[in-house]
Order: sequence, then C-alpha cells, then structure tokens
Amino acid sequence: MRLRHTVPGAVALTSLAFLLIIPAAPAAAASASDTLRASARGTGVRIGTAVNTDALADEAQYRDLTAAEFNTVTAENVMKWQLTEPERGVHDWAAADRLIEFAQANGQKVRGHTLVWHSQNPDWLNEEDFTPTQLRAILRQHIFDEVRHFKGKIWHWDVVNEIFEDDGSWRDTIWLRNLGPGYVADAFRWAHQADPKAKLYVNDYNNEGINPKSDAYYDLIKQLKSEGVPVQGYGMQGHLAVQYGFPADVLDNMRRFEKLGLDTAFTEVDVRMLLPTDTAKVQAQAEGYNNLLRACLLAQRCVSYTVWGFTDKYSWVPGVFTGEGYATLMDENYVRKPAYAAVRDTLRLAA
Ligand code: 9MR
Repeated sequence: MRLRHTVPGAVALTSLAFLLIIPAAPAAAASASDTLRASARGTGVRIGTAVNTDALADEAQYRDLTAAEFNTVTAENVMKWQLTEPERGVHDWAAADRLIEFAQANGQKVRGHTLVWHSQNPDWLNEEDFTPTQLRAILRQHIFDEVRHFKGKIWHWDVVNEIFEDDGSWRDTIWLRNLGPGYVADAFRWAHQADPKAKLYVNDYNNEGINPKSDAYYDLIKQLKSEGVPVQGYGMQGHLAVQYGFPADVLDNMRRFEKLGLDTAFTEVDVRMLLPTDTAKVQAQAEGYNNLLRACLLAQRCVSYTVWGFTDKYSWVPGVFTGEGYATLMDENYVRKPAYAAVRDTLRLAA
C-alpha cells in the first residue's frame, strides 16, 4: 500500500526481538535497517542509483553502499552505444556484464540505459555518410544486438531518450532527420521482439510536470498505444535545481500517463544548486528529492525512484554546470545529507 503509516509499537518490537534473538550482530542489523533499501521495503517502489562502474571496481566503500542502499541499478554510461560498439561490429559488453553480475549477486534489478539517443553514439556512426536505409538497418541491428545480449536480465529498457525539445517539438537528431518520427515505433517493436519480458520506457528530463514537452509525450504515446506499439513506461529523469524551483503538477502528469496504461518511474533524480551551499539551499534540496518521491508513492503505477549517483564524489553536475554541484544524497565523503534523511523517512512512512 502507498503512504500507509506503520504502527510505531510494532517497529520497536520487531527491532527489539531481532536484538534478542541474534545478539552477536546488533551493529550490522542496526545499520542495515537504516538504509534506503530497507526503508523502501513494502512501499511497492524500488529505490535505485546510477552506477559509475569504475568506482564500483575500484572502491570498496562505493561498492558496499551501492549494494546496501539500493535495490535497482542503472549503468550511468556503460550500456550506451558509444561504449558497447566502439568499432562497427565489435562489441564490448564487459563492463555492463560486470554490473549485471553485481546486481544479481545483490538482489537488484537493472534498468537498461539507453538504446536510442542523440548523444554518446559511436564515432563510426557519426563519421560515415549512411543513407536512411542503411541507418534504419544499423539501428535495428544495434537494438537487437544489445537487447538480445542482456535478454532476461533487464527490468526496464530506456528505449528512446530525450526525443523532444522543451517546447514539445521533435529534437533534431540523426534518427529524426533520416528516418522521420516513425523511428520511435520501430525501436519499441524491435526491442520488444528481442526481449518480450523487459518493460519498455521513454525517458526524458523536464517532463515531470505538465508542460509542452510532457504534452508531446502524451500525444505520441496515445498514438503509439492505438497502433499497438509496445511502449510500457514513462520515465522522468528528475534533474532538478533549487534555483529554478520544482514542478508542481507532477502527480497529475503521472496520472494521465498511468491512465494510458503505462507504468511510471523517476529515473535520474538529482537536485543541484549554485555553490556555495547554505542551509536554505540544502533544505530546499531535501524538498526537491522529497516532492518527486511523494508523487511516486502517491501514484498508482510508479515502480521505481532512481537517483543519478548517490555521492558528490562522482556526480556529473560540476563538470557540466559551472559553479553548481552538491546535487546528490551524500557528500564527497559519503556523509548523508538532509535530503538522504528526507527520502529515507518518507519511504518509512509509506512502508
Ligand atoms: O552522467 C552521465 C555522464 O557521466 C556522461 O558524461 C553524460 C554524457 O552525455 O551522460 C550522463 O548521463 C546522462 C544520462 O545518460 C541521460 N540524461 C542526462 C544525464 C546527465 O547528463
């Protein structure tokens, strides 16, 4: 059930009983129950993070926290086409395979990110002058190669990423220019053929509230659904910034997609700010994280809430937005921020 309150007495009794029965492990038990992952149990919402696979390989603390805090993971980069097929016809799945092994060992589901995008495509794709017919065959092959390679191991695929501009017009990409908007239906059909059990998502930023971009998704998905195209999920990245304020009508927006028969998910949440930080900004950040989480818990079909990295140590934000940062739930030393406590406490209330 969503946002159901727990009985405080029952919680206290359970933890007390645990200490009495297994006296040798109270410290581990206390810290394990204090995680986001433990707090999400019973909410119907999985809690996830994007994973930097270099940090996962190199750093024990990063690895331990990824396992302890989350029950779904997304490859931050290593499932993108540029990395999986650096030379035409030569695939490198190694880093992504290691992430999947890690996830399986830790009982985590994997969100696949992402099949069709305008960014992080292989150089060979951009450099050669392919005809539209060739490009369609290349895209089809890419989707079949990748989805088949991971078949049975992926919970959600972000099939198309960032296909609209903020004003609701189609983004001008290699796919739109050469194939027209029909590439979206093709991509979903091919992905579904390659792995019928994976749930197939659209994914974008600035599409959380009701606005021209989410309207464009609504119209497109309605049409795709009427044509029997297997689009099954609406992904909202959730890249927010305290200085811009937060979208107000997120839940209403999610409900209209759920009425079309889609699941919904927050896929890349972070809340950046102009540096230096201060108490007001840090508090506002906690509200930003919490607003999206509450919408997810109140919606009928919101299945996951994924943050785009959980420590500022590896956040993409400072490299892209000069003078901004502090966007994740933990600082560079893995110290939990008020946003972490807000997310955890909201999950606990909903469990
Ligand atoms: O976090 C990712 C960063 O490491 C990459 O350099 C970047 C390349 O474009 O992509 C970042 O992740 C993006 C995600 O794949 C799609 N939505 C926006 C994310 C932040 O840019």
